[in-house]
Amino acid sequence: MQPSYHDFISEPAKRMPRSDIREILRVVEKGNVISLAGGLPDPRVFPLEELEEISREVLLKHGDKALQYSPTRGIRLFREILAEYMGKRGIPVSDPDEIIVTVGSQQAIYLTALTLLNPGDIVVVESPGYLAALNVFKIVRAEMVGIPLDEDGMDTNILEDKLRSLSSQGRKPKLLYTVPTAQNPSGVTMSMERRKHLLELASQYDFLIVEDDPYSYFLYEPVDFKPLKQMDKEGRVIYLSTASKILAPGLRLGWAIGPREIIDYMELAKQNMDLHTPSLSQYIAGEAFRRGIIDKNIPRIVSLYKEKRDVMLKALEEYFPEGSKWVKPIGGFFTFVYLPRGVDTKKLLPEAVDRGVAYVPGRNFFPHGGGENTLRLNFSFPPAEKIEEGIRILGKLFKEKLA
Ligand code: PMP
Ligand code: G9A
Repeated sequence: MQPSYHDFISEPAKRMPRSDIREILRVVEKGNVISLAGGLPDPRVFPLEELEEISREVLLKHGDKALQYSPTRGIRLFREILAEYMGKRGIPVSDPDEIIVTVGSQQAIYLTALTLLNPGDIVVVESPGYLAALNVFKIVRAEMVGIPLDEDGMDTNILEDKLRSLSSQGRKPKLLYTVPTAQNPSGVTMSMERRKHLLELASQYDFLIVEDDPYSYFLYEPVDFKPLKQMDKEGRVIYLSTASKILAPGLRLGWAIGPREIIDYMELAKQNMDLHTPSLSQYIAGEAFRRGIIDKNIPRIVSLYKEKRDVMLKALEEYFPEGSKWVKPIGGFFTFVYLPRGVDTKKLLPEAVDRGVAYVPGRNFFPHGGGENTLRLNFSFPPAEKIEEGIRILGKLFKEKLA
């Protein structure tokens, strides 16, 4: 008799939230669909020739180490290179032991949550916020409090009101998760004034901040901002970043920078999860940082994505239903659209895919539900002409449904 497998699955496994980003990726990989869904870099920005040369050299000169097991916290040499690079970007690192190297920044999010959150602890998130982080907070059974965004990022006045009302019930958040620069999904950037306000609130109400920063390396407009980590006087910010957008996501390399004591616990969690981040990726990326390949690549990334962003914004103006709203993202991979009420983007996704276009329904990004009429659109991956075509097809579909 074949066992009934479902009965063997653990309760935590059954509770695992599904990521629409990853599920849609599977669908679009199969067919001939224009994907405005997953946040994939344009493969044209991968520095292939340089990586080929580096990989060969790494294997020849350091093969004994690059193919060997390595420390859980990350290879010391790579963490030294990262510390220097981060320092140049205004992220202070006084000791490479303040860094842990992770399998993408996704793992850094997970390790932070595992290390800091008990079931029922309050975590403040952006609404809309990064879907895969919200899912992690669900897994650890934290209580999410979503704070709305406007064009200046998370509204810290609303946050202050919320903190005050929680405090009157004898409660406070333990953690706040934000993507302050070129946010995923909405493309907005937190103003300097709000950054200062946020840090003051963290001090006053005694919580920690996770600053997730994959996108600040390549901005399409001049923006006045400093990383929260740089402005942090009390050691409240854990800073996360990644090589995924500036080098290549297939290397699966991210890192967290934070107080040693917290990083120690993250290391312990990682020991039990996967022993360490692939050594080969760390050697290759380390050389790419050291030789300036990433810095050289950034202007190319900016010009390519800026052009595509502009194509998308123009197409949205031209084809989307009247009454739709979106932001002009100053960085990142996405724009987020609010359609007029009456369109359910989740229900319409199969029809959109049948017509040849995929997107991510916006409701996934709202921690407390809502957002049925919203969608996230990626412009980094598709070729410019496909962006135009995709937006035209979607605009027609939404207009038909609203008629
Ligand atoms: N955080 C944010 C805000 C992201 O947009 C992404 C990628 N879409 C990640 C984390 C995860 O990236 P990775 O695991 O490839 O570093
Ligand atoms: O492929 C992924 O899951 C990374 C992309 C994230 C995103 O689309 O936000």
